[in-house]
Amino acid sequence: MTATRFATPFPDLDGRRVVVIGAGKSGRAAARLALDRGASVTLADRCDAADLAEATRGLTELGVQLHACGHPASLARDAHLLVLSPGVPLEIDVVRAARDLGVPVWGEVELAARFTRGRIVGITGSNGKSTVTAMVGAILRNAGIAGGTGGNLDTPLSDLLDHDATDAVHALELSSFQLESIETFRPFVAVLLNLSADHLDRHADLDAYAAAKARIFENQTADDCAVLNADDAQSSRFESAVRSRLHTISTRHETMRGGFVRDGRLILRTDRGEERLLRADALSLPGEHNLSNALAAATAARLAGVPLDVIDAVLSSFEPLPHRLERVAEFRGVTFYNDSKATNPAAALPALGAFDAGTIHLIVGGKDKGGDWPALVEMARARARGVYVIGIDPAPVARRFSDSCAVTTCGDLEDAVATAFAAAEPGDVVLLSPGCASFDQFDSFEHRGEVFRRAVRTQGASHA
Ligand code: UMA
Ligand code: ADP
Repeated sequence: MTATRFATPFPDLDGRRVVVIGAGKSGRAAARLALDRGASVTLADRCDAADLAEATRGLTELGVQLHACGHPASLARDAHLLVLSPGVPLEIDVVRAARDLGVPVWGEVELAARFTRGRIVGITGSNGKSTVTAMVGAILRNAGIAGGTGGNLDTPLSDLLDHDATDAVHALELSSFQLESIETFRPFVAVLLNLSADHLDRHADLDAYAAAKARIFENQTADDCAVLNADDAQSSRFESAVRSRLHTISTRHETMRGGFVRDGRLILRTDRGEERLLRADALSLPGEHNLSNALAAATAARLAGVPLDVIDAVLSSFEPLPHRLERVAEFRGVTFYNDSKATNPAAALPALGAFDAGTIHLIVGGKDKGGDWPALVEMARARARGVYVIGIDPAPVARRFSDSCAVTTCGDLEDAVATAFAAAEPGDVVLLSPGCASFDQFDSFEHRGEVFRRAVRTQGASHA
């Protein structure tokens, strides 16, 4: 078969054979999109048919062919287009076969973006993506701008197209997995929040991971805008790769163009000149990392044309997303915070900075993905009263802290909450900010956060 060529944007899928790999949220959304555009669609997944039946029933009823128990290289043979779910690595046989045959290989984001009429604010980074995406989405909504909020944050772009129009602006969280499989994807505002080691089980090393993230800028032109975090050395090094109008944010110093803080107030410096936003102490979310997130969201939203008063109103009332430094309850003067989404040490670091030194009882541990543990241990030494370690194998994480902190090995999260509460005094904080993935003991970070909330309620009831 000769190599397929597709128009950009709005490729003609009518009558084309599209193979989608992975029948999760993204794959199902991509299959629906391709089907709606007249393609004949095969949806392949490594799971068996019984496991896939319920989630894919609606699609198979519409004519999607389900290929269960794997995605062999032979699937590429008759395909005009191969679409990948983000969780599917690029090194598998069917991807190699497609490339050898000249069959285009697009990630779900690439596919959906080619059919998007509106503009996209793309947000990536190692930590803070969901928070900033939700902030930008809320600001756009409050400004009356049409569009959706999603991407790696819950709703794939393919499913946001119902809210699409030429004047729409979509707020899109982008993971390294999604950016790895783009080709023409071009956000008109691209934000890179920070970079620290994560997902090294999929990417060869930190450089490969960072390079995937930096692809967010790849197709931008001088008509577009980039937002980089000047306080983060790892992401600043991509300044030279930016061909669009560069804006930088900093919580520490003034920047030439972008967002910063002066005399306790957020300031934006764009091509419109200098503009004053709300005061930092009026932001609803605590911590320097959230100040940085707010600067990024405000800069991006302003570049999308949102009035300042709308940005102020949203940033002063924005509720934290669940499991991100979420206040759960207060009993006996002790406050409990759920930061279960802190799945790497760099994400747990700012939580420790958000509370008074000497008041924090930190619950850490789980499936250790590596990362900058020395920085977290040093922060815990300076600020935590106690460290409580959970996980199926808590000993290695406990050893990281044992020279610097008072460590209790708990294993069980319920046990850690009870032990920390017993040790805490009025005014103290019990903080779940594990620095590890949850999969050794829980289904997901959400499940871990829910178990924490339940354990907190149990403690509250027993001390009522
Ligand atoms: N599968 C295969 N072969 C493979 C790998 C997976 O067949 O080699 C199948 C699995 O059996 C499963 C399906 O693919 O049925 C899962 O696909 P997926 O892993 O891409 O997951 P989705 O349900 O499509 O969800 C994806 C994102 N998941 C990942 O990137 C791993 C979701 O991000 C995202 O919210 C969703 O699309 C909508 O855009 C989740 C995530 O953990 C929350 N992201 C990572 C993170 O935030 O750190 C990057
Ligand atoms: P992501 O979508 O990138 O995982 P989230 O907004 O869900 O980001 O936050 C994940 C974790 O990272 C939470 O524990 C949160 O407190 C922490 N976090 C949020 N913003 C930042 C930031 N700018 N720098 C470091 N950590 C952050």
